[in-house]
Amino acid sequence: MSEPRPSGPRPRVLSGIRPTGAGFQLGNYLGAVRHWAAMQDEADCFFFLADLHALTDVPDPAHLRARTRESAAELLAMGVDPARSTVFAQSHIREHAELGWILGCLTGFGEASRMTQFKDKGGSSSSGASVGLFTYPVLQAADILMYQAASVPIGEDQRQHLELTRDLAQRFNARYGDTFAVPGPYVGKDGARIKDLQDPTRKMSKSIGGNGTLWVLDAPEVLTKKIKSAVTDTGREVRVDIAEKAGVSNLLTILSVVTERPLDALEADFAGKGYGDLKGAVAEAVVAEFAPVRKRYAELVADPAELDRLLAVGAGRAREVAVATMAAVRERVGLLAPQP
Ligand code: AQP
Repeated sequence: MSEPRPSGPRPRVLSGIRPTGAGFQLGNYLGAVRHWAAMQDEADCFFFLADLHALTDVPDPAHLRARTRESAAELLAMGVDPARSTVFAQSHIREHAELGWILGCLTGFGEASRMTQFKDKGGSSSSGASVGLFTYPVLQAADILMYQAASVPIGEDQRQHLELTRDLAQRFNARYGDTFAVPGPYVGKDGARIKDLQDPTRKMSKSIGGNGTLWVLDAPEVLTKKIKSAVTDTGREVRVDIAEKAGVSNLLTILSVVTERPLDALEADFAGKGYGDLKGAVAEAVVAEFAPVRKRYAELVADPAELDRLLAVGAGRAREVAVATMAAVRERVGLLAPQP
């Protein structure tokens, strides 16, 4: 049997993002999508809109459908290039759910119970959380293993899920024969965690929204207003101090990542200056970063048929790999092949 392994010199990298909330926020961009855009020449990238994962939030159906298409436009506007990368909607590849089931049968209940993100999202056996939220990491393992990815760009919060993915790949390979590549983490340039501007002790998140969240598509004046009203502290010094100056540290982190200037150089720039100066500089940098994204998004979203076509092209490429993987998986676990 031929192995569904990637070919060509570029390592395969896979990552997904949930089309939840009102759009993508600054953290999604700086923590994920900007890196995706940068790695497209060095890696064979598969990027998907995790609409099946979005269902764990039980979103409004019309909103989810619209957000999935708009999310594709946002990814493209942020620099993901469907000519160089495979961009698709997770639900367009039915094999994800099928592999999720098969891997679920190899996952221990106790093992799944130890996933801290489930607990962080309020999940427990008595909380009314869904089975979908509980088995989310197993579906995530299926997403990754399906494409034989060599590495996966992940944040610190996802490290445990990648460990589960690696364990499941090794378990499957040991039981049924070598089938899956065992993926490693993709180590990006920085793993900056962007915090909410109104509560800088928690991460900026699509599901939180409000004045603490900077949407990629916010108008320049809205971005500026939110940044100018960011929570700081009663001191005056512009320096990084996560414990005492979480708000100022977050603003400095944003400025550092957007302008690609190290934090100590920024601290030197702001010596003798105040929080107003810092906020002004952050607003200017973020507005400049997002202005071309906003413009490109408006062009892309005006042509939904073209977005659907691009997602269909991406799904076509993804399906080729997924079908090959699942043919091997079905045969190895002992499912009787259907007759044509
Ligand atoms: N605040 C953040 N700082 C850095 N990176 C972040 N990411 C999200 N928030 C930050 C990264 O974005 C990618 C996609 O995330 P996702 O949408 O699949 O789920 P998430 O991590 O749960 O993102 P949100 O915005 O917080 O969504 P909701 O509110 O719907 O749960 C991931 O690579 C993540 O690390």
